[in-house]
Amino acid sequence: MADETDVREELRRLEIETPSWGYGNSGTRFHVFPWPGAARTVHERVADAALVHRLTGACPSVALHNPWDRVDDWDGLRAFTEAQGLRIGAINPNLFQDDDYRLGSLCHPDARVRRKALEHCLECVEIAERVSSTILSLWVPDGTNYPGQDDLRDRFRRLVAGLEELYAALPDGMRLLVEYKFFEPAFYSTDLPDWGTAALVCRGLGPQAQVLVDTGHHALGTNIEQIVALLLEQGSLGGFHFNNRKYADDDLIVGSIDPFELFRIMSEIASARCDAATAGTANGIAFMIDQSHNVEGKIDAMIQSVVNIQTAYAKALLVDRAALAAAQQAGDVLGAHRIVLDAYETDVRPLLTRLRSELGAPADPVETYRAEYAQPLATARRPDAAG
Ligand code: RM4
Ligand code: MN
Ligand code: MN
Repeated sequence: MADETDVREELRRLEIETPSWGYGNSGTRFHVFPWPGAARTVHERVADAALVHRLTGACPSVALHNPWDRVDDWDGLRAFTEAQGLRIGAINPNLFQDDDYRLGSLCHPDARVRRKALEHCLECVEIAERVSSTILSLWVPDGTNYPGQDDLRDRFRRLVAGLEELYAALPDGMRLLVEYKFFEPAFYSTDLPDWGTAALVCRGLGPQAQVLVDTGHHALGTNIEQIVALLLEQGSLGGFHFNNRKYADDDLIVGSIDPFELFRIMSEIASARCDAATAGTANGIAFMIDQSHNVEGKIDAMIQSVVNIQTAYAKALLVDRAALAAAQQAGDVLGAHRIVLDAYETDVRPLLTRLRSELGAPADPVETYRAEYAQPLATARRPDAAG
């Protein structure tokens, strides 16, 4: 087993970005249930992200979404964010909520709509520069619903042409993270359906483009950790949108349905960090949460997700890599498997409690939130409360 002090040192470096959109009320197409105290404005969303950082010591940045978080005064929002002890992380364009996008955005058959989508992305690059963000996180929701609806190769060409123009506008040091998703909102074909297509596109664009793995965007049974391993090997893994699911893009809290899968993913990252060939890519991974909380408390859910990521990573770091390599080399199938399971079955809660005290965070951030913050927030943000 790896040394606990080394594990804690590594965990202290793990930064998890939380999304502004996880703090407001959200729902399904059936209903949005309001949550008492849920953030109502971008400033409240940023304040909640700052609270999660104070309670965990591990979430120093917040991802913003344009236009959901749009403000006239980006400098002011940046100053507000920094005054809260936070920085602005990835900027997320929105290519799915405009009537013009019925047939797509960057892949739309009409050049006018493609141009509009591209201009929106270019504006997001400017916003990112303005707030000193180094990541543009792009999900292209385009696709078709019926065979024959559009020409699949043409759509791909339009996609690449648009992304090339976007890539050319990236300043030095800014990365374009390309997210894929196999279906929804389109139900027949999706223009960026999988990691292979995303990697192909990124490779064509250049080193500032990398793949973003949203854990909820795969067919059931997909071996996500193998995708992670291969993207690391290729230098193409740029970041994650962590969440969990049982069926499709459920956006449940990280590690709630399949904590072992989360461990396996984090284990590939821990392993790649020990390998000189992949350490650079692994160290550059942007760990972001992308969740939508429908029936649960927002801040509560976010903290639990952060804790679950830390738990999985702690266990991944405990894997005895030298013993594992020896067992693999010897062809000891189940011996190797037992080494991995041994780490997974370790109770890392005491380790994480020590980590939190080193980070200046409460021993149980969920309990502290529930006891000290939930009610005052609900009172302050009652619809009839002043200001
Ligand atoms: C998508 C994808 C994007 C997110 C939108 C709201 O499924 O995960 O990252 O911004 O949902
Ligand atoms: Mn996502
Ligand atoms: Mn999603």
